[in-house]
Amino acid sequence: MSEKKRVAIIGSGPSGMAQLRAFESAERQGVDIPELVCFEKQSDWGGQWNYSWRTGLDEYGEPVHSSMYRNLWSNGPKEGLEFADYSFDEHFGRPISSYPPREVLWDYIAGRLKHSDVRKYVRFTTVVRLVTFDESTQLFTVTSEHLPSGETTTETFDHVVVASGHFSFPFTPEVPGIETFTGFITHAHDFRGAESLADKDVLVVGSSYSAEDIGSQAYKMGARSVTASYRTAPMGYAWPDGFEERHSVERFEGNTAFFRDGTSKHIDALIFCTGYVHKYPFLPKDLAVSGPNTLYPEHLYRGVVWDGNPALFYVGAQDQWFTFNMFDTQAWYVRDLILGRSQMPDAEERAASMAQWQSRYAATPTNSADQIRYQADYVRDLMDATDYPEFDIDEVSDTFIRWSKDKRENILGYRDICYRSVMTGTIAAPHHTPWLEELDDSLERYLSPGNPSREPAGT
Ligand code: FAD
Ligand code: NA7
Repeated sequence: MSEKKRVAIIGSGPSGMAQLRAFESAERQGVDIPELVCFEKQSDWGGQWNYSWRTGLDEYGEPVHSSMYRNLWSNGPKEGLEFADYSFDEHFGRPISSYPPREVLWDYIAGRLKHSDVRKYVRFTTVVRLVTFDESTQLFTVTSEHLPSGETTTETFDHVVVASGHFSFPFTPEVPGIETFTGFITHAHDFRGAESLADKDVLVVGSSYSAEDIGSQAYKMGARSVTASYRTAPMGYAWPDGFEERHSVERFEGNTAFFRDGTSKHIDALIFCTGYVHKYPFLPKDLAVSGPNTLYPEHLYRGVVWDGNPALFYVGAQDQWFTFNMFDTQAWYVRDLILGRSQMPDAEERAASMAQWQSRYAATPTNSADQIRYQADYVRDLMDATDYPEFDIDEVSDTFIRWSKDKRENILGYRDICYRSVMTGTIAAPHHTPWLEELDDSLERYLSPGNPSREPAGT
């Protein structure tokens, strides 16, 4: 390489960290890697997993990124997201349970990079304000702001990798009469804990992960009642007494919610679990992913190359069954395209590939097993294209499919079940306290001996 290429990575959440890891892995093989600059607006890495008590704007007036809450535990088995090059066993030195709390997963993600020096590439508390592309130089110009000092910097890059996540800008629908509601209202993005919902009548609007989990948290913390209102279809779990699902909330009159089925109910606390929008305020429209939260966003060849400008990449832009190991395969592939180890197909070939994956997606039944297998095939495609350590993706799919089934059987108990690691063969150890009884979500408590006599559930 005569003059080193320069690569900007926007965000150091799990996707940006995967990109750093991918380059580090090539460097360890003796490859001359480009100059990397990773911009991160928070003061630490980990993205969503880097919890903030703040909501709305942070201390610099920036929108708070993380949507996670104190009581959050993994909502899928850790055996589905395990890195192929860094196992849970390696990090914790012993088997742990299948559904760790947020802080434990944050520790794991950060642990993989602890013994590397990639942190030196990250400019923390530095937000990317604007990215433009100059056709004549074929370079991106990135303008960033160091938040504590307010200093702005403008520099050029050959490539930009967008790893800024897409679960941070909440979508909140209008509901007639909501302005007369005097109770507590928030969106899942700003929800930080369910303790204050004790003895309250709680309404969660939505029927996906956030509604399911925030509703369950409210129940766990002693809500008087939990109602989940769905737009398309109910979640359909065997909810305990005091937890019910009703069709769309159509209007409010004061603190009474009126539902499509003609029923009404008093509500004290309302949490919109109505999802997020793709928003990239630093990108011009012609470079920005938009549209619904889907397993195959439009205009992204192999889910990562921006078709309108193949020097621009996205990692982690799709809806996610697979997470950390999918981000890895994406990052490895993006790295190889940047290094020239993989050939960038021409526009025609990219279009044909996108059309094929899109039409297959359109034909995929909406049940979880088929959706999981679709994403597994997507991950396999990238894994086959790179030297990312191979793992048995079909077994991971089976774990996810079992997880969906286990949730159907016991929505408030599924987190006590143990699965087998595809990477190491280790069977997870049961957590010392059932999820429903555990009120301390800290890493310290999680790793403490607790009550080690519990027998494994499941396996
Ligand atoms: P993020 O984690 O969102 O990280 C993006 C990073 O980009 C952040 O650090 C942010 O500060 C930074 N950034 C954004 N804009 C800028 C900018 N302009 N300039 C500089 N930096 C910027 N996944 C699971 O596997 N298991 C779970 O249990 C699970 N639970 C979840 C619960 C919630 C409430 C949410 C919202 C998501 C959950 N996820 C879960 C999915 C989660 O999205 C992924 O695990 C993962 O965090 C995505 O990583 P990412 O790096 O793509 O995005
Ligand atoms: P999702 O998975 O995008 O789900 C959004 C939910 O919101 C879904 O049930 C939607 O219903 C519902 N929705 C959207 N718009 C409306 C309106 N207008 N009225 C009623 N309901 C609506 O977001 P989540 O927050 O659950 O999950 C995102 C990530 O965070 C995920 O990775 C988790 O791990 C945590 P629909 O089914 O479309 O009718």
